[in-house]
Amino acid sequence: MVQNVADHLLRRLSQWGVTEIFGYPGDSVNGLVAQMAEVEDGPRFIQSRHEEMSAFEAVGYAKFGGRLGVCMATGGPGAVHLLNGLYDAKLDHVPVLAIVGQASRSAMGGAYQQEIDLHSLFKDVSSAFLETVNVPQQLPNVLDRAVRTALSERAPTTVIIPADVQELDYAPPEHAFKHVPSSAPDRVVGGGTVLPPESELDRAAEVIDAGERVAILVGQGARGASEEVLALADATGAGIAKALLGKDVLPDALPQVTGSIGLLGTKPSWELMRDCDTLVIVGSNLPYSQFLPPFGRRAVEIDIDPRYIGMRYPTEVNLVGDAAGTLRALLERLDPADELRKGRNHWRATVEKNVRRWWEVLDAQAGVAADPVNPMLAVSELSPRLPDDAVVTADSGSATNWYARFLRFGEDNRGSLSGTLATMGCAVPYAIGAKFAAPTRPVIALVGDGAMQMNGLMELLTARRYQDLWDDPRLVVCVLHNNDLNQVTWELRAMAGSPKTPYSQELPDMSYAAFAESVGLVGIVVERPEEMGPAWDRALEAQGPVVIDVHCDGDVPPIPPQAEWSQVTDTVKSLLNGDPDGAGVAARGLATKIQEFLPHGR
Ligand SMILES: Cc1ncc(C[n+]2csc(CCOP(=O)(O)OP(=O)(O)O)c2C)c(N)n1
Ligand SMILES: [Mg+2]
Repeated sequence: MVQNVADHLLRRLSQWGVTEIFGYPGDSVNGLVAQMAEVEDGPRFIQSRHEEMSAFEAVGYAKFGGRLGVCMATGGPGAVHLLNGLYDAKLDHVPVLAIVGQASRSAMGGAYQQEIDLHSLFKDVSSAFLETVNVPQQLPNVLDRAVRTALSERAPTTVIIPADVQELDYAPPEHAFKHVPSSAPDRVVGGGTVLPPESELDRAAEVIDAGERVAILVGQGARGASEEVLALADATGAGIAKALLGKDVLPDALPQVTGSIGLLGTKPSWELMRDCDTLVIVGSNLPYSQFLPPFGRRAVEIDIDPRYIGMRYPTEVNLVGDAAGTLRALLERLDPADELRKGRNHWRATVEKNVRRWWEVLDAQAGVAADPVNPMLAVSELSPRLPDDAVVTADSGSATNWYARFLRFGEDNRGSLSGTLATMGCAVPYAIGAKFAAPTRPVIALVGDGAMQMNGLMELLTARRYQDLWDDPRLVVCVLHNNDLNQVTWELRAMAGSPKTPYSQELPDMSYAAFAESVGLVGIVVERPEEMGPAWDRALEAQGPVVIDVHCDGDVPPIPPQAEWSQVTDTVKSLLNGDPDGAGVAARGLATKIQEFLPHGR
């Protein structure tokens, strides 16, 4: 039987190890969709409710599976819908391939039904690689390059295939003028040990050797190098702060790990950066330089990608290399002067003391009475119950704060969110992508009610449909139900100095638990603080997807780690003037902040 283009494409993707395509059908991908039924052991089609969800599912799959995520959409509206998810991949450096249909070649340029200029549409998001397959002989080269580029540059790439081309007989490229061959898929693209020049390693070792108060910042680029990061911290007496995307690089129980950094970060991370004399950045592109040490401290950075190095802090030495290999090479060279040892011990003890104290403050903050449930409690009650191998996703919103600060990861936990695009609506589709990437792990999504209304509710149907494919049945969606676009309400209050504007911030009320039940999932309502822990217990014992609908207090402020007492009291005073929730905010704001000043012996 003669293979057609669609058939060849699906088999080639299989050779690349692709087992799932997250997609939505439509006119211009009919050839591909129909062929999926014919290719035995080929990729299976995972249908979402919206192409943006398919793209997020591919991103979640790639983030948690450590491999290529593939999404598919019809040209025109389907292609437009993919964009936000693909931008999420671009900004967080995730390998995702989008396969998109287009009007048949005979209609192209004819202002045809659903015909839009896909090259213009994808030009920016898919700047790493974007190509249309016009004739069958082009296919292997275009597809393989799209995959290799996505994997090696950790970026979204796009292959456009006009509808009629999908159904043509496949013909391979020939050994001929104007034909371009391609070699067979090789699963290993990028990775491996990449080391900076010896001279730069020597210079970096000198900088670190001279430091008495060393701080390390890790990001997602440090994943797979946790042992080496810890060895560096032990060798130098350093504390370690984690960027949001690197939250799962090191467990939170370690005494020298100060937790998240940034506006959503912790106080010990803030203190670590403020007081260090030397900074080592490993695989992080944290954009908020104001949370790094004041300029003028000595600094070394390690990153695999020279395009993103030295751009957040005026670093003295930039080491382009993979994190684990470069750190090992660096560790061999370290030899600090003896007289530093005492200072380093003192520094380490200070870091550990700050960390211990901070966890006590967080416990006390989560215990502050709220009306009805303190959202911090939702996450702090999860920490002790978090299964060792759980994957956690968090949406953009106040959930991001509580995920960043209150969730305590162990050694094997994985977690992620839309770190750089910070888009709403990713947590549920990420969780679904995670279930396909790691079907044996329980997955938990922390989601605001706005994000749930935007995307999450409809994707519960996708979860219901596919739950039987997952070895571990647990998928828990925890909705922070505050009837408010709370994170932005706080931005308005804190940054714009404006009171809450109900017309833009309040959400239409509904029951998320009842919705879950109505589509055949388990729904649990939490209306009192003492119900929170048992709700997690029940959800984590369930045999299928569960929605926990937590009635949260929107007046609990996500106070940034560096906020001084006077700033908090000033904000509270100004809020009492004209904010509809001013009194509640004032009470909860002061009660939360005051926990930092109270003794909390444990
Ligand atoms: C697609 C998108 N639209 C708007 C925003 C701006 N934004 C960030 S957080 C947020 C509020 C989220 O509200 P909700 O999901 O209810 O979570 P909450 O903060 O209330 O816990 C908004 C509107 C965004 N990040 N992404
Ligand atoms: Mg909300």
